[in-house]
Amino acid sequence: MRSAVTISLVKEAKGGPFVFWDDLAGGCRKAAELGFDAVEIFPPGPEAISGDVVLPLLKDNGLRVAAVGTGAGWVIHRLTLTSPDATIRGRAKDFIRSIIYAASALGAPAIIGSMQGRWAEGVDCDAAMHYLEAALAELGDHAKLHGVPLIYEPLNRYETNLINTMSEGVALLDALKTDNVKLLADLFHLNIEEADIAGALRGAARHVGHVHLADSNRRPATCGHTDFGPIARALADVGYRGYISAECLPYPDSDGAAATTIAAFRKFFAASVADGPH
Ligand code: LER
Ligand code: MN
Repeated sequence: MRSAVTISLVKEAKGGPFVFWDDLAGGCRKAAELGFDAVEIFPPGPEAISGDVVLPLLKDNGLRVAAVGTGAGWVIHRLTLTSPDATIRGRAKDFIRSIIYAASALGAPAIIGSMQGRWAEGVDCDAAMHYLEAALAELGDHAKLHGVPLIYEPLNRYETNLINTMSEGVALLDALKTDNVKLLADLFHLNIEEADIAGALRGAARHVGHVHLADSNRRPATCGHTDFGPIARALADVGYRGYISAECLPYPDSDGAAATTIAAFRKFFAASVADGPH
């Protein structure tokens, strides 16, 4: 498993669960100093992650890009894949395609989290699920053309009413016409929705392609009451080889959150090995 830390470049997302803010070069330098393998970037749009800007930073700091978030499409432009308005759904897909394209040039997948939206007045549950499935299938195949997976993130009930758990995510992915969409297991959302986080990860193992690391209160890992031992063991047992990416509040500040996170990563995840029958 490899470590990553988030850098948000979206000023409208202030207060959100990102470790470093506003300064891509500074965030990369600090990530490298602490020994992270990669950064996960939350950009306002594709131009903020152009190869001209990002590739030299990766080279200078010995980093990779773990993933790129698409949430600015919602936070800045109020676009979702399940809007009742076909024009907005179309613009949401365009925005995500533009991020897939820019991220793929960095060797990274795009994440669909808040861009999934929710069902509400004007779009019932069945219609919203249909829009979501169709969009994920289309965008998943689009990502495949660019040689990267597409990462889909179940969110807790306060952020979406579509897919909240790992098992619901598995059912959704199994129903898609593409095999190029992977699940994001965000340990903060799982803490709210799952009865057994480690069990949920074992059950979804073949689909899990990315992990967001945060504690129960969305502070850095070890600043809440989540028990990371069984979670790390489950991921090791199922042979998870992807990123453990810190998407958590900058508590007590960005530098402190990053330092606490890398220590937790080393304690629980870096050394985790399968230790017996599954
Ligand atoms: C995005 O990765 C996420 O987890 C959302 O909760 C952001 O608000
Ligand atoms: Mn997340």
